[in-house]
Amino acid sequence: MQIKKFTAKTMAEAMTKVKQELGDEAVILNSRQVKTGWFGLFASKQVEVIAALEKEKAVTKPRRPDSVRPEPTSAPASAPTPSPQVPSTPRMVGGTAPRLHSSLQHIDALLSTESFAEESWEETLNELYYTTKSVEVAERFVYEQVKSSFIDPPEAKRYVMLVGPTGVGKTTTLAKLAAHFKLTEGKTVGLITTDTYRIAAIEQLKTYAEIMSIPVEVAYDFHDFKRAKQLFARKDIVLIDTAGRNFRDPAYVEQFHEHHDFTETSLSLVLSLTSKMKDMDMIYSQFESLPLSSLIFTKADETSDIHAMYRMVKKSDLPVAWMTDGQEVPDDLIRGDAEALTKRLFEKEGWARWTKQGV
Ligand SMILES: Nc1nc2c(ncn2[C@@H]2O[C@H](COP(=O)(O)OP(=O)(O)OP(=O)(O)O)[C@@H](O)[C@H]2O)c(=O)[nH]1
Ligand SMILES: [Mg+2]
Repeated sequence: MQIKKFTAKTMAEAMTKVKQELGDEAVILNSRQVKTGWFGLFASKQVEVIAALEKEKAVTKPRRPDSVRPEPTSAPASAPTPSPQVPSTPRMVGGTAPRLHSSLQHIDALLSTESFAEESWEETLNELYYTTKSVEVAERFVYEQVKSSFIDPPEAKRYVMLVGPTGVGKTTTLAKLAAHFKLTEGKTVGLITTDTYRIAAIEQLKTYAEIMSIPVEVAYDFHDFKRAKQLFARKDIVLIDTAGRNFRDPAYVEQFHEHHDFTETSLSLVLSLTSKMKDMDMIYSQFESLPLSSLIFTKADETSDIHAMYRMVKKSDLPVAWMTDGQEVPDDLIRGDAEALTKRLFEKEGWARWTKQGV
């Protein structure tokens, strides 16, 4: 990635410069107002823009002499001194030590986690840091990268069906959704459960439904399922609870396809953030052949490490419809828009946690 700093009198002028030098594909990483002049004399406001371009797309190969180049071997004099409390968890690449400038150790620590193993942002981050001398700009870059991987979830379709392994929180989340659609969105809601393995599972859903005065139908077979759908023909939204084990059986899934049109269904895979990464991968592979439209992450409150969510989103290319962070129905439910999820990820992991502890 090629990164350059542009200064101009106005934003429009700066953008023209960016366009001329880097072309239409350039991405603006940061912009701010700066003052020039000495001690207020002849001071004028200028706009400073940091723009970047993927290397292979660069339109002007030889850099102008005034462009800022990284000095890989020596740190700039104005670079902030690293905190002594910075945890030393440098990622080892082929046995070598940290790849990021010492002021960016907290970012290095985050990137060292399994969820970010696929990313190779080091060169860009170092270049960005040498260009701007700003830790904040580097942090912003990571924030924006994460945010851009979250797609805002589409509107729920008429049928919302939750699938996923046992105990991840499907029924609890469905009850939260029922409350959300009824109370917040003012929709009419019906509930169908196809999880008939345990009496307790049916009772659990019925209890929630009763509290919220929402009708619930139990479907023991596809005939019941069809009947339940007919009963709810006038409802705005129909929420369907399932048993994880059914959806691992290809014959059952095939039968389900025969009896239900998935094009009018928001089918969400529910994953618990408390699961190990390997298990999450395995669960995903068991469900990925279904026409999934989104992911739902539960139990964000039970772990300090929610960035597994980032990796699963990258892996699946699916939006996150919802995230849940507690057992309270209907409160502990967060809509999965990109800004909310990214904020949450960084609040929780927080740069504070990764490094600036005690600074
Ligand atoms: N801490 C926490 N617990 C949750 C959350 N969501 C669900 N739970 C709890 O997880 C447990 C299992 O939830 P269920 O909703 O029964 O899970 P399920 O996927 O329907 O389980 P099965 O029907 O057995 O497959 C319950 O004790 C819930 O209260 C959450 O966001 N945070
Ligand atoms: Mg359940």
